[in-house]
Amino acid sequence: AHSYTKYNTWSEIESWISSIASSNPSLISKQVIGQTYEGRSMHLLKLGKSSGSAKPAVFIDCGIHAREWISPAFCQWYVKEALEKYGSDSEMTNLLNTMDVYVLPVFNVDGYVYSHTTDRMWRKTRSRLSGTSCRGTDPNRNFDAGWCTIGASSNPCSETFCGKTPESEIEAKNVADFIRSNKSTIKAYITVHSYSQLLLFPYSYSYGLAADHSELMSVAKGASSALTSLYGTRYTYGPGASTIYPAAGGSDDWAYDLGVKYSYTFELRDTGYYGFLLPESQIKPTCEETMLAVNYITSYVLKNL
Ligand code: 0X9
Ligand code: ZN
Ligand code: ZN
Repeated sequence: AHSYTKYNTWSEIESWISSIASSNPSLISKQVIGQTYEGRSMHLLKLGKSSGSAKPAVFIDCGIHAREWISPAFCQWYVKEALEKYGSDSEMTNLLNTMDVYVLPVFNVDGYVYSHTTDRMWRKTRSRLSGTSCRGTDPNRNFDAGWCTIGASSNPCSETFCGKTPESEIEAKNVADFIRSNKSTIKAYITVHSYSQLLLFPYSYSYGLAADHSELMSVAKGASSALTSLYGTRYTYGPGASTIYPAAGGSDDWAYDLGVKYSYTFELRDTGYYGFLLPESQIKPTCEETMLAVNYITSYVLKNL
């Protein structure tokens, strides 16, 4: 059965998506943005009070990398908290009255399933390529942002294989198509990974500073200190290239260059003791502290619309 404090399987998450959307029709709607390589549906939730006109929006995705199980757990937690807090907490109420929040609970569904059934440490998609028996592309090297120029590999057997072409992965194309189609309303892009306790922003494909560097840095600083305030968890923040490593083809850099100014990558707990195998007992504290950082960013965006 589904639980917010467990690592749910894809089938549990898929049932949860249906039931949460049908139980809260005035605050949530769902849509399918496309199918995965293996034919699974990519479900997207839209949270927000419907108003007559188009609302500015935030886009949050989880589970780009299959083995980072805390990430989809966070997206589920976010939806739960948004529903719980709407109407009682003024920050969440204002957010959902003024903006829409799109939540993609699992981006790399095929990889997520494979990490449950066959290989717990799987990272990539599950697509096939002729001429090799190695499967999968790194979806966070497959976006059209300095594609395959640095920190990515053209070897299909590599964990950071950039793919045959930008957006060769149907999952990356589906997300990119959705964001391009809603480019005029999407004001912030937040992508959730693990692990390392970092809050990153563009650029990762270059050491050059983003045009909005100072503002992105100050929002990251505020978000990190909000996160730390709950349990003392320390986060490092800064541009991807200099804070973690240079790596091209990421969704954050791509969204930023498309014009989504507030583009952030979270690397959740921990710093390596458990790594990707973060115990389920840490789901709740990790999600609670991360909520504070995400709420800080969305509140900042709302204030600066
Ligand atoms: O390498 C990645 O894709 C991310 N780290 S992870 O350990 N979750 O794989 C960091 C992504 C930072 N952003 C870009 N490289 N664009
Ligand atoms: Zn279960
Ligand atoms: Zn990742």
